[in-house]
Amino acid sequence: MKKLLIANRGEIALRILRTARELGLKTVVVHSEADAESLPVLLADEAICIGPASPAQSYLNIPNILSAAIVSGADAIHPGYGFLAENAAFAEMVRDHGITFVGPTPENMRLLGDKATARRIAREAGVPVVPGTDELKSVEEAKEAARAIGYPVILKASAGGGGRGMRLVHTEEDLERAVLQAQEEARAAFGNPAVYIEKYIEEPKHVEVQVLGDGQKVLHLYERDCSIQRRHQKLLEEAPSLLPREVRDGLLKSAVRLAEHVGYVSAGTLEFLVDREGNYYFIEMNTRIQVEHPVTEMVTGLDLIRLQLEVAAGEPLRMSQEDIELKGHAIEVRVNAEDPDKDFRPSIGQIETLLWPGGPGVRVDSHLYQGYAIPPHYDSLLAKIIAWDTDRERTIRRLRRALSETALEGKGLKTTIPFHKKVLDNAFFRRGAVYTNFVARRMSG
Ligand code: MV4
Repeated sequence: MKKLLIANRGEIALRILRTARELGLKTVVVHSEADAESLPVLLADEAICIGPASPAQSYLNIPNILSAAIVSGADAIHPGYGFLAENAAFAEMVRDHGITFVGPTPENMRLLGDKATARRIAREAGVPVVPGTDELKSVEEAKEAARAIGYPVILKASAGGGGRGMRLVHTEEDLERAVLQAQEEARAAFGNPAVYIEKYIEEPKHVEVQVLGDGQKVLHLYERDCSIQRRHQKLLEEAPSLLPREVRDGLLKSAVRLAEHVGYVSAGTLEFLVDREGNYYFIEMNTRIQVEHPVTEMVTGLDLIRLQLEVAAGEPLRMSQEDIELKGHAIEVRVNAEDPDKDFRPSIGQIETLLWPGGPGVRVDSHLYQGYAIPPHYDSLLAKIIAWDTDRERTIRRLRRALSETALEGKGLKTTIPFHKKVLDNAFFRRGAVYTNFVARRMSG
């Protein structure tokens, strides 16, 4: 691998660029007209404009991205996260053009991208899933299943994921209409009306396992707790989770078993719910590198993008599971251009004052610079501030100190930093009483 094309923008484009340069790769960054002055564009060896600001005409524009790769002579493409990262057709076209796709195989994506199929494969692999059904064939089947598992139940779209296409149902009277509406919504949103049912797990912890495969073997890089989220947008993530040792061990073993079962290649994340009794259930798999991968890097000392590039270059994973040590505790906060006092509605502005924190065990992943104008066309993530220390208590204190010295201001610009300060000060958070209802229950009002 000599020249890597980065088919993404913002902080993840910069993150990939940094590791690629350390490996001596030439870097090509594709960008929209709106990102012409972005930091990744300024730092890359080559930059190719692939279209106007709108994602459909740029970062989702497969012909233009492939053309940029061919014109620049790139022999590999890293998709980052979001956009085309989990698009099997794109991964296949890249491979068909003799270019290396840095990520899982199209087969991995097709199998695990469908949530009902992923559930079935998990069951086959002996991995615990939430009591529920495969894709529903009739409302009658839904009624029988819901009676068997008990209300409340949750309807999920097979082609959904990340909380999209989910619908909670409390009684049988509501079920028929809910199934028909969920199928309609899924058809409209994903072009696939298939839905399935699961028992609704009340107030779970949301814990995900990082895995890495080379097609022969799969290693886990421990787990992350991402329960602090709002409307399925993660806001704060930490590693390791606060689960008892035996629950964590079960979860990690299950994740490796499922990823091995499908011959998984590259980095991936298996999402689980853990109920109050410590039962864990696989719910879905993300076939991409994730926003929150830095907390895993901080507690393992590994560079996940480098490992992805090495696997993509055909190098077998030399590490054994025993080589991967978990050390200390890491917490990441997502700094979004959103106003927490106005229901997290998007905020834009030009960066006038920018002072990032530093000191031992503090990391900032951000593409911002003084004078940068935040484009309104993309997601609101401005930066991730991550702290590591030898235990959770110390990490909370260090991250809180880091946020207190952070200055990020601009005309009219609001960010989620004040919200994160409150979370880190919150007694329930400090005690680890963190469940998916934390924001609604502990941070509202
Ligand atoms: C669930 C659940 C409870 N019971 N499934 C699926 C997508 C993922 N991002 C969140 N998902 C959930 N699936 C069952 N059977 C709870 C969640 C969930 C959640 C649901 C509603 C509102 C916020 C949530 C935050 C984390 C997890």
